[in-house]
Amino acid sequence: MTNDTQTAEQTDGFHLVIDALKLNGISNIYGLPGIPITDLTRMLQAEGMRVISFRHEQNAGNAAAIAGFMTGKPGICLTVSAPGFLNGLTALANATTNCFPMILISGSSEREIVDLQQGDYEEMDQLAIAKPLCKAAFRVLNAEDIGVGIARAIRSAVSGRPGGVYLDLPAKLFGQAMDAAAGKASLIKVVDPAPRQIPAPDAIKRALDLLKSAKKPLILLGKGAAYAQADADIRLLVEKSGIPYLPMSMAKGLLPDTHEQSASAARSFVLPEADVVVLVGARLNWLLSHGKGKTWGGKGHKNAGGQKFIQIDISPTEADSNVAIDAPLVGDIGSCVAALLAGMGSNWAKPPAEWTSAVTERKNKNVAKMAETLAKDPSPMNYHSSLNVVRDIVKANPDAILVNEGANALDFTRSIVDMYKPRKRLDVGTWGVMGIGMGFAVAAAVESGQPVIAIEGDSAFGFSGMEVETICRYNLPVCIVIMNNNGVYRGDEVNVTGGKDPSPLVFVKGARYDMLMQAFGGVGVQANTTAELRKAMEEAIKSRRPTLINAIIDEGAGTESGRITSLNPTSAAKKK
Ligand code: OXT
Ligand code: ADP
Ligand code: MG
Repeated sequence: MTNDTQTAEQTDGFHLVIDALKLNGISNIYGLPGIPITDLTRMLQAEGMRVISFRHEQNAGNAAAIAGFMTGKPGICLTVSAPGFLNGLTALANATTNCFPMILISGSSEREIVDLQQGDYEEMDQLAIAKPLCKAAFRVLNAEDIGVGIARAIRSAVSGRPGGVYLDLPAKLFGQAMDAAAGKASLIKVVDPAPRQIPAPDAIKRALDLLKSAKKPLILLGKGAAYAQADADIRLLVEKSGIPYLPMSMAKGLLPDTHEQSASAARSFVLPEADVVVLVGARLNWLLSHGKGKTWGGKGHKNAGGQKFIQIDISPTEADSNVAIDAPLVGDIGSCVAALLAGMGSNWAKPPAEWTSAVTERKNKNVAKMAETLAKDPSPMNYHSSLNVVRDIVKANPDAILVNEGANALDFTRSIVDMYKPRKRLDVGTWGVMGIGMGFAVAAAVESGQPVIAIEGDSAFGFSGMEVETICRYNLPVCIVIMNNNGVYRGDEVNVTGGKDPSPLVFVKGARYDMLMQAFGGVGVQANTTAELRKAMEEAIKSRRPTLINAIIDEGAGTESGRITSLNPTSAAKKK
């Protein structure tokens, strides 16, 4: 092993990393250059890979994570050492939390100096810091181990429950030379990186027996179901069983939201009423009120705590995490759903009509109420009137990908904008994290080639807004709509002390986010009316030019924390 100049028969760490990634079908890298990976980014590009270079690593990390969700292959984020690594870490932790496969590859400083804490350039024990925040973490010290390191990272990210993986590549590794033939032989093409996990026949029987006994069954589709890419069988399960289904946010579109069995518009009715709930790639976490309490009936409700659960999940320890799971079904969703379908046979009895018609009745009532609100066109615009436009645009462009973050801007979009195809809605996920917007939008455009519509709260946009330059630089078909209500949740809050500082929740009034896009050569439009918004969105989709629409929303239209106001701790002082 030497650092000698490369000869014809030699290769080096740089090229082995590139060759190992290419061998495993990875073609897009999301990152930000600098010591010690600057040359790596150049060489990756020279070797035919697409390198998307961001303005902040958190956004590159979010891009990699959502690329992983969309494709089922690990998304790669490449960063420099210590601060760049730390900037990428939030995205890595978020990917792990959301079960998105990604690999954060960070260059790092010299081990000998870091371990003796002698003050190297960007010194940090990155491996130790990453470990608790991801599914697996590896460091490669020798060029001949690069193949193994990358294979382990890929397998860890996508097998079983997907998640984030950290791969530490110290600066010295890149320049290490070795015999080219031996180098090639050391690389591993990962065979069957996400093996199917077939459910046990007795578990299938238990689940079907329980389902057969149900009078008010409900299917709950989560983002695991979207990730599994078993779209046709999931649809068949819903339709063959005749059971009403409720999609979690990122499972919207797995079946079109307009499907007659969708119970989205009757959510608060079906959760407490259901007697057997089939969870398909959805955890009973806070988003489902942990499977208990008022959302599920609670004290006093005739069905209080009466639900029985069938849970399909690849992670065996997910069952019983919040409430008892009566029929756990451990395996990959594709295999589990296929086995359920086979077990249901050809004459499966549909649920009692009293149940399905009660759901439909409740749903129709809510849909009609919503239609009334959507028909109004107030000035200034509110969430409903502006999102009614977005709803039409998405309906006309069902292949477009919708990215969504904010509080009111998130919650209203989720319930107003119907999705028609799987994996088209990408949002704040399990953590409700702000800052995913532009990273997700970039990756969505790069991975799919389809137009992207990003519906952003003005606060949410601020977390990743500088990436509009990236969107312009790569000329991506992204249309950003800022729901500009001048603040976090609302723009009308005042400093109660009467002091000169503004309330912590408000921004500069009348901010021209559209001009930010213009600064980089994109299209920036201010929309005061629904007609202006519609025209600007239609033009953006048609032209595929980077566009930012500053939609002016009534600054008093939102509520604190959107639909999750109840999660705010209330101070004793405020209560008095
Ligand atoms: O059944 P009922 O009657 O209840 O009605 C329901 C449905 O039946 C009905 N519905 C329909 N009706 C008719 N037709 C149709 N098609 C239909 N579909 C549904 O509508 C209602 C609601 O349905 P839904 O949504 O399904 O049901 P519900 O009860 O809301 O579901 C519960 C939940 C929990 C599943 C759901 O609410 C949910 O998914 N919530 C996610 C919430 C979330 O994640 N929020 C984001 C975090 S908020 C906060 O943390 C923010 N911060 C702090 C911060 C964060 N997050 N991150 C970081 C890094 N730093 C700080 C900040 C700073 S948000 C935020 C910025 C906010 O300001 P912005 O300017 O960005 O945004 P604005 O608020 O717009 O100003
Ligand atoms: P949501 O937020 O939409 O409710 P969650 O992120 O809570 O969804 O749940 C996703 C679940 O899906 C996780 O428990 C994860 O283990 C599971 N999962 C992910 N991919 C698969 C798969 N291919 N097969 C089975 N389960 C999966
Ligand atoms: Mg706002």
